[in-house]
Amino acid sequence: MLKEEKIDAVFMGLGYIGLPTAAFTASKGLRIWGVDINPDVVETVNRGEIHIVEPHLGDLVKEAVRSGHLQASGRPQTADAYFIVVPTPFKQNHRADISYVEAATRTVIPYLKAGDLYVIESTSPVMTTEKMATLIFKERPELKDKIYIAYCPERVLPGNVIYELEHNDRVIGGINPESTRKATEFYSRFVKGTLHPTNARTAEMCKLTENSSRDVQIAFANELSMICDKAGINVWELIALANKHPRVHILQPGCGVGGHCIAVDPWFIVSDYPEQAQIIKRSRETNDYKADWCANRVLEICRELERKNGKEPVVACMGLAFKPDIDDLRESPAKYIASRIISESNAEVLVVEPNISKHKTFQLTDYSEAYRKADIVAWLVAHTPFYNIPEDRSKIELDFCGIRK
Ligand code: SAJ
Repeated sequence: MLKEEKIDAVFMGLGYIGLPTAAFTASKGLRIWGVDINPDVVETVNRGEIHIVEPHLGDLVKEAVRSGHLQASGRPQTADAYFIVVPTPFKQNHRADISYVEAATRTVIPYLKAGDLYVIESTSPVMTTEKMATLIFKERPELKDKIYIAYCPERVLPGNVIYELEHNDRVIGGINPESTRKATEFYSRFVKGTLHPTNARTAEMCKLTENSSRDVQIAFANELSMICDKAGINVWELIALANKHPRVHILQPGCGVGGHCIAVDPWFIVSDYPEQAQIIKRSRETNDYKADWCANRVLEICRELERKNGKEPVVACMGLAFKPDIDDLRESPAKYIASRIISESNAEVLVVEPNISKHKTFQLTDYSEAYRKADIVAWLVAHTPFYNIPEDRSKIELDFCGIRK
């Protein structure tokens, strides 16, 4: 069993990124020790099962546990490398909450020995790696210049994690060149993409930049959608035509931006650099505003129809997830819009999410049934099955995600 053998790496955190990375590296022949504070997660993984939805992950974990390359536990083990892959949410004031990174780091400090590698993968504000290095050397001064410390942000897209873990390029920044080299050596054992060396601060900023760049570009598309609504122009056609220009690549508007990354990470730049980060802040606000704009449109139409017909309309909210074809509702604008319509209108609201079977707050309705019964159809998420619903022109459709484009 793994316990008796030398362990190559400990992964602190077995969530959406930690578990796939642990299982993937184990599938490449490394001996991996996965740590999670949630005993249910530890038990699930040790049974060879998974607690999150991600294509191909189930088979990978099953095989890694069966072959003895992956084992989960509530506490770390002595190993050659330690990876911090825990969440970094934000606090009320939009400042990054690095307490999980710090807690995971404190947990591994007693296990560190000369020659070990310590890497943070969690999205973190600039200078977090240096702060953790200071913490480690304060507790263990004898390890100064004897261990390697680096930052290497994860970049995988939920839904395509296993492929991207192997094939994406990675940016690796150490607190010194030796740390960068040591971390690069480790990643070269399982990454086929190019490994780009830099320093820790640049690597931290690179992750925040990638997600902020996408947020700003989506904000541009969302702003266009609101302008086009006023101007009586089909925004989908407009964007498709503008994108025929060889140097124009506009993204798609939607009902807002959700998920635990793009809707969160730009704030780590804004809160640290409020004077400089003007466009990044404005884009975040535009994308948040788009969800309110969508909810307000539905509520207005509800009131109009109620006045006209003298009875409450039936509204179908099509989709709850934060993006198409996933079951993840974290920071989802569609969920927010559905909640606002339920609490602020007299309408009968039918909520649809084909990727989940049960929800603790929303009573879910089958999508065909909801469409058939509704007076107003609000397309919130472009889930694949929605494209098969034939248009019934007697209904009022509000297409926020391009189903009818
Ligand atoms: N969205 C639009 N219009 C678009 C594209 C996306 O409105 O044209 C919306 C989606 O509906 C969703 C949100 O943006 O609500 C974010 O979705 P996404 O697919 O752009 O990204 P995530 O959050 O699933 O994953 C991102 C990825 N980052 C980039 O593409 C720069 C991924 O590579 C990161 O690893 C991940 O964040 C992360 O963990 O940081």
